Amino acid sequence: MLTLCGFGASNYYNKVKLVLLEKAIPFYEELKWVGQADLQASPLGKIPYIKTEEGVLCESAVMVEYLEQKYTAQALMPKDPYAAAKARELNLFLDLHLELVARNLYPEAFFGGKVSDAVKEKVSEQLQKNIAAFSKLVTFETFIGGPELTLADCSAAVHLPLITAVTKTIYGRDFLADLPVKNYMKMWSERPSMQRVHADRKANNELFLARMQSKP
Ligand SMILES: N[C@@H](CCC(=O)N[C@@H](CS)C(=O)NCC(=O)O)C(=O)O
Repeated sequence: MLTLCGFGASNYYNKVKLVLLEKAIPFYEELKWVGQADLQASPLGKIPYIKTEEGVLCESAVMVEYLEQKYTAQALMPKDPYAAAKARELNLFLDLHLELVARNLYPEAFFGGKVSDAVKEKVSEQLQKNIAAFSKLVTFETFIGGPELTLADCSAAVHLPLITAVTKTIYGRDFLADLPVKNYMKMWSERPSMQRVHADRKANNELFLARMQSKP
């Protein structure tokens, strides 16, 4: 059986977990904090990674594509190559142009650190530009790219709330306010996959905070 390694407060961990749950793939979870990753599996030490019967895999985008190809029931990618490419396009925007940019603000938004004004200014510019571009690619009817749930939704569901939280905290304004993210997340909150991810994240967050406080 597959093992998902990482921790439930991580958005990338939860992206893969949503895919596993939506596709009804049985899996174990192994708690690994940052700094505890098996470097054979994840040479950059990043969370998550998975252990499969065939070997280990890191990078969430790669893991979810593997799961989609290996477990064909409950498809999360369109069969049509162009439609599948459009879903991948959204996935890439979410990981690379939104989350990775907003990540520069996490030290101050979530971890009690400080981010310089120069970084805040640069990130604000980049995020506004990237969100405007992203807005041209999404439909939110019913899902992020159209009527079918795809892998891109499993990224959107974990990344968009973070972008909202971080921009509200750092800039006092939700940079995603013009998009129907609230309704979209309400739709997600009714899915059993998200209900499990949400409950597990809450429990893991407490451990995460306790761990942070116990560190000097
Ligand atoms: N591109 C990676 C990003 C994963 C990532 O950044 N994970 C964070 C936890 S949410 C992490 O491991 N950070 C520690 C580090 O980058 O050293 C993926 O998609 O899996």
